[in-house]
Amino acid sequence: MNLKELKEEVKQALEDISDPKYLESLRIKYLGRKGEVTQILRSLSKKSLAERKKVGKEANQLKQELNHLFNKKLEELKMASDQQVGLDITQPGARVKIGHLHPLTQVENQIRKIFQDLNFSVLEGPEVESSHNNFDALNIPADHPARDMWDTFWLKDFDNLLLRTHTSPMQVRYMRENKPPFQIIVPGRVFRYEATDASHEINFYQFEGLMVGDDVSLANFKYIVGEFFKRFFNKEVKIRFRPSYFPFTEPSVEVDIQIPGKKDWLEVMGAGLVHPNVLKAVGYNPKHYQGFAFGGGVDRLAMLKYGIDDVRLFYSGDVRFVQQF
Ligand code: YSA
Repeated sequence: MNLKELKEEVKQALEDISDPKYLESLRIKYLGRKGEVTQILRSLSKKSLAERKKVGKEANQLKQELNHLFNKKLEELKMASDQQVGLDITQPGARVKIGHLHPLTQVENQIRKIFQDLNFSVLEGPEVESSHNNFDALNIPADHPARDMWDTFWLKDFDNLLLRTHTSPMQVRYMRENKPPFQIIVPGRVFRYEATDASHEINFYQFEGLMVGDDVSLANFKYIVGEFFKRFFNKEVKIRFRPSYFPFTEPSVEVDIQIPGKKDWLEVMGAGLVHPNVLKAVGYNPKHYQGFAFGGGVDRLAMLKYGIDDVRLFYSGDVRFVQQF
């Protein structure tokens, strides 16, 4: 092969190259110690003086030219790869992160499902309530000391409007519009003007239950609540009623549960038979109808279920926390 042909061959090879690794091996092939151009220059010693002069000059020129071409190509390849930084289309795609439901929503959904399976209807009510529905119609008149049980956020500039302190006002709203028999639950957000600690937030979630009919008793409640906790924790849970006081129930109880393997009893909801004054306030005849009502804390159940020791974590907005559920 003469020098001209060699030059054409190298030019062609350079044109086809896109990877700097191959560029280097090509350089070695032609310009390396045993490369083709180097061989030609070495072989000159065996040639005549006239030939040596002629071919030697041309071969040295070619060597310089090729060096230049290789350097130029290397620059081009570098520039092309810089432009592509971060755009390697052969990489597998980055996984798209999708969110999931907040643990409190998950627990609330589970509560809804269990009660629906027990033939309860699920309803929601407004977070801004009248003091009538939140207190008066629930047998808690304005001067009644029991109002202290619910520290209240009142709405500025609106007489008698407040952020509901419990889901119980939905008992009043529902009973005013519907006739027994029925059974409902009302999950929802409630607000209290309280100091926060590991088990108290200023806003949290409750679920209210109400079942009214001709002869609904605490025995019915005992069955429903037992079924609920068994299904919620997926195991047999011990339940105990402790005498208590709520203005809107008579008798009133606190419901405590004991989870298998745990020693402590935990208070999880308030309940009782609907007070005759509440039935009267919504236009029912207490001699014809009776029922039970209860109110539980969604947050507290979620804490028990997942072993969380501070209710404030639910509202911290810390994704490291919520991602665990
Ligand atoms: C009682 C009788 C009925 O016939 C119907 C409902 C009730 C419950 C009543 N309305 C009530 O609000 N009772 S309560 O003040 O004791 O709250 C009920 C549940 O809400 C508690 O058992 C607890 O689980 C939760 N809770 C109360 N204050 C809380 C809280 N959870 C988080 N933070 C707070 N600050």
